[in-house]
Amino acid sequence: MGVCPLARIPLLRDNFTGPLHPWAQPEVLTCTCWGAPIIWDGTFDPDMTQQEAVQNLTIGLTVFAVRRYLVKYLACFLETAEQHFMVGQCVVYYVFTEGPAAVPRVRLGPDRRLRVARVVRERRWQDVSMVRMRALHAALGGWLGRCEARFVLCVDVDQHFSEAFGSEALAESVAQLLAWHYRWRRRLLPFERDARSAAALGPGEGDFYYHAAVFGGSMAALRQLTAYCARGLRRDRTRGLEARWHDESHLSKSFWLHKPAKLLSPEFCWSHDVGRRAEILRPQLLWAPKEYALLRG
Ligand code: 2GW
Ligand code: MN
Repeated sequence: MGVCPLARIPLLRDNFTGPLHPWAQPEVLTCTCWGAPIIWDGTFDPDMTQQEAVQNLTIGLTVFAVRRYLVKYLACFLETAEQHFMVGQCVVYYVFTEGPAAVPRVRLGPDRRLRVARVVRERRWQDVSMVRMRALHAALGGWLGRCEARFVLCVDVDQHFSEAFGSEALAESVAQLLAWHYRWRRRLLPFERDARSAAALGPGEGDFYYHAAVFGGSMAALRQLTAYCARGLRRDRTRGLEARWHDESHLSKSFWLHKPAKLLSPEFCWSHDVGRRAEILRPQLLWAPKEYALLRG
């Protein structure tokens, strides 16, 4: 997906139509040291990216919804995606679940479809999240890889769309900056530091702390990414290890070795719990409140 040239101009907000916060600080990083754009609201022109994207492009969105998350989050996730996710494009939702019969029947717009894939239910909650990499990799090497989507985004289900989330988020490989950590010094980021783990990053290693709640890219890039993470997760398991943030630790390691082509600012996956931030204007996707005590039983 061609990047709109505005993305190269440090935070141009002239074409921002909403109310601009008077305390807005325009100093945000809009480009990584390896030349990948970091997409912030105001650094792209939605009309232009929309026009560029009209090539009968199909966009896939994978989401896992098993155990309590199926009834608790999936309906709201899909309903808000219908309102805000890639509106005007061809979209296929790939829902991975152990309970296909319980998938809510959400009314889909034209050119939008939903496919259901069955997965087995894991016993430990850490495994639910970690087996996603294995399941995605298997699917990408098989039925999902043969599907229609040119780009695929893989996301958590415990969130909902709140503003237009469009093709500005697409690229050969896409990583999401985690809302809590994007302002932190690099050496303080919560990477896996145990050198025995496949996810380990040494001092001076690791670019950004990426959020496993949103990552994506082409089928080929995702196949490579999920293979790397699934392999690392398996290797750790055979050694009796588990990385600090599970699959997410392996994701940051993988993106350290294979740099993402595009980064999404924390606006693309925001949590109001972080507090007010001048540079966060119109979050596209919002985390559901964490109910770990209730759901991680
Ligand atoms: C996971 C943990 C505890 C209790 C339930 C679950 C659970 C997760 C579940 O019962 N059913 C289910 O479908 N999931 C899927 O895994 C669902 O898609 C969910 O969004 C995803 C990740 O779990 P989640 O959202 O509870 O974890 P977060 O929001 O703390 O996620 C971050 O850290 C995880 C690793 O600990 C993952 O890397 C995740 O991608 C990150 O966003
Ligand atoms: Mn989540």
